[in-house]
Amino acid sequence: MAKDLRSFLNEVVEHRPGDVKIVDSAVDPRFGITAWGAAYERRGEFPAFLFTNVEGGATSVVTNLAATWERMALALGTSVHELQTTTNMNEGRTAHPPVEVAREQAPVKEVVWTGDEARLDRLPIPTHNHADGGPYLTAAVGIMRDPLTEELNAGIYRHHVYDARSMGVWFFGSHHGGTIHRRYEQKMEGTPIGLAIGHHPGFLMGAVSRVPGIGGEYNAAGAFLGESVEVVRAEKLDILVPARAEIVIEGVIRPGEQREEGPFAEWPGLYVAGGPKPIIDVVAITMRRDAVFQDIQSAGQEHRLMGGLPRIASVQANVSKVVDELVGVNIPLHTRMHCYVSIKKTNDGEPTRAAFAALNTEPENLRMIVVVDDDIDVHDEKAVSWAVGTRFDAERDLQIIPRWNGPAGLLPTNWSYDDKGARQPRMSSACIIDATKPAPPIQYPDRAYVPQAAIEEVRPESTSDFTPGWELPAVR
Ligand SMILES: Cc1cc2nc3c(=O)[nH]c(=O)nc-3n(C[C@H](O)[C@H](O)[C@H](O)COP(=O)(O)O)c2cc1C
Ligand SMILES: [Mn+2]
Repeated sequence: MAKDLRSFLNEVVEHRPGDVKIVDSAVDPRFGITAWGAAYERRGEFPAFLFTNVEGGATSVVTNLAATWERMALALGTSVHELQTTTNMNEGRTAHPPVEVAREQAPVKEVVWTGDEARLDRLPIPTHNHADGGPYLTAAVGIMRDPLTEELNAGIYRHHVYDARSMGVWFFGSHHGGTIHRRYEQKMEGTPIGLAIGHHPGFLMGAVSRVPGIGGEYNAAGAFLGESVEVVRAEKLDILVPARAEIVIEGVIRPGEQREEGPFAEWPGLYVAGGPKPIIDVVAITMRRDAVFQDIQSAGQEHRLMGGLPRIASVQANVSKVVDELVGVNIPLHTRMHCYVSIKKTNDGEPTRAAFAALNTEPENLRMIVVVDDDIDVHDEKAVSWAVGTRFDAERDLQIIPRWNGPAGLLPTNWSYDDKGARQPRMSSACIIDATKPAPPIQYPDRAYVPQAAIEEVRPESTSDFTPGWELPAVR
């Protein structure tokens, strides 16, 4: 059975019972869906939710499906440890080019809405955070054909739903989506775009991979899935869309026109990147007869994990080229702006070189690199903080790199404010915190521990509880 959203749901239920919560009470798509994610997030829990009764929507909704390392490891057929430490997420995986199937073999063609029927207000599209300008598609993989090379390209882009028939799209600076759109615009033509909603997390990871050159994401998805993605002709556009998606929305970007988009809370947890954006007119919607609309909890852990994971892999690849022994990399999911790198240090220049390699991997968003020794687990916040407390001296070990971030990123530190409160774009700085011990042969103070063999002698079951009236033993 080919992999898709529902094959993954079944896999989660089999391997991680309790990880998918069904909510069958009536839920308002305006804040009701993110409310469940936020309520559990406060308790430090990140189950996936399947909503079967979202008000006004024709389909059920799944959210938070890719919100944990454990489910992502399951999706990619690996362990959490391997997912966090492998230097290349695609390593050892063979390429599987997409295969085209007939529409009879494409579940996404079971229901077809065209003309006046193709209305976005029939779908349960969530509004996520308090000041969002409206409902947003957050898990739609946008597929476009580059008019120059004819390659099919894919990426996740945010879509502000304006009304039943139109929505916005945001292509960030250097992304191929924007390049392709500009090429159609230059000819004053509409840009065809298919939005695939609801698929296996491996498919989504393929779509957000930084594949060099335009296109290649279907192959990257095939590599993550370990099998070819089945694709099918769109109804109204000359593109191929995933046959096993839950829903596909087909649209055309209006040439030469823009509309104010946003506000929308991005992954830093902030309202950034609003402004005039291209407009998509919907031309068709197709789906499975029991389709599930997939949502990503925007500005939540799911959003940061999906964006952070491919970057962790890229930082690993780049840092391992400049140090003798890279031990671990973490971009902590609660910020996604910092990066912890642990190395087995052999000379005192390595931490700086490691930090620059990490910064250069993602100069737009990473702006603080903490380098630690190999005895520090980069996934343990307390351990990293302990290393900064005991091995870092600000005067010697802090390096500030001025004019590092361009104003194009998503960080508000890339703005300054004049005395009237007006925003001006500016360059912001980055810093390196070297929390490593001096390199050998220097003898740095030893970290204390109780010997493991002694700890193993402890038998908690042999204790009894202290009770009132208990007599202290006499001196022997
Ligand atoms: C949940 C999520 C939301 C994203 N939203 C956007 C977005 O609104 N605009 C954008 O340009 N990139 C967004 N991205 C990043 C792109 O999908 C990603 O960088 C992709 O590789 C871009 O592909 P492209 O260069 O082929 O266009 C998002 C990524 C994730 C995981
Ligand atoms: Mn691309």
